[in-house]
Amino acid sequence: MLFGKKKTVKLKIEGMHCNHCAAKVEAALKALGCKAEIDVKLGKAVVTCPEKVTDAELTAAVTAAGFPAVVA
Ligand SMILES: [Cu+2]
Repeated sequence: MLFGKKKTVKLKIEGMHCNHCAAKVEAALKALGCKAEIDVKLGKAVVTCPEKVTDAELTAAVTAAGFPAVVA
């Protein structure tokens, strides 16, 4: 299942101020097996992750890291 289907999800993320914040968000997403391109200024991220990861899991993980997130 390592190479299962991927999906792309856009997130809107509040509270990011610098690259350190982005790194925390990235780490939270990486723990779910996702890759993220994060735009700190715009408060957005484009996340590529396994299809089995639900949108709710994504937003919950980022929110738990301290940055309230919703699917954009
Ligand atoms: Cu920061």
